[in-house]
Amino acid sequence: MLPIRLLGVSVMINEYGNGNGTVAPGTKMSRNEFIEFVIVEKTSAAVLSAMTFGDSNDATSMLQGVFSFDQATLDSVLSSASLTEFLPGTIIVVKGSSLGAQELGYNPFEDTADAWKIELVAGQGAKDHSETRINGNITIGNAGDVVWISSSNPPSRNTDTSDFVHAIGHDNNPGLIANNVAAAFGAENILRTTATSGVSIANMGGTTVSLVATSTSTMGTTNGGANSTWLDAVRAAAIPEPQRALLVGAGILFGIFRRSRHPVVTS
Ligand SMILES: [Ca+2]
Ligand SMILES: [Ca+2]
Repeated sequence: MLPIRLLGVSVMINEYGNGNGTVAPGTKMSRNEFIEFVIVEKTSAAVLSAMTFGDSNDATSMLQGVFSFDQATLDSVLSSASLTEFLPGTIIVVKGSSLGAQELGYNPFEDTADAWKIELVAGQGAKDHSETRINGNITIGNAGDVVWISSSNPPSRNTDTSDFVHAIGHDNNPGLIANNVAAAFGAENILRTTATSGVSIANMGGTTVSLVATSTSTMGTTNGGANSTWLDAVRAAAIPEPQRALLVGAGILFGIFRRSRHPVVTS
């Protein structure tokens, strides 16, 4: 397989969480499931909102739910951060309505855990696509599922994987969609397993995917191990050198200030 960068992939699926599949009214997504995307190349709100993403049926033989990002929401996130594009290393979560409110704070120039991620709630910052030729709910299946993102708006039919930008999935007995994903992105993109409620499928690798099924989900943060090492490096490279030096300098000054205000008392 070619490295993802050479394939021109701008967004990858980093993790998805399987819940109980109960869909909140008007949202077309399970209340307690999530999809975690990572931005691999600088990507604007317009480009992201021209893509579609979704899941497959449990048999991984047909596309099921089709969503798109709400451009106005993404524009407001970027505007608040004084940026025109999401930087490589950014995490975008799309989650069901029971997994907390939207989190739209985004500032990669801050040195905080949440600086690099936003969380969108189904039906708000990410919505069912208006086209109805593929018209299911996003619900992660125990037997199998494929979670995908496509440059088609939307795919032309429920077996169309031709414009997939990236996809990962799980299935002991892969159907057409899972087999097409394995052929396009590598067999490692389909984990041969079932997944009970509460299990997440997570990439523990980088651009070469290495999937695990885990009961420890990391919605909104890097997945640990090589995945964290990779995304930490991607983020460091995405921040221009002057800002990085300023960040380090500010951190040192802040540390001195804290120490002078709060001297350590020893007895
Ligand atoms: Ca599904
Ligand atoms: Ca994660």
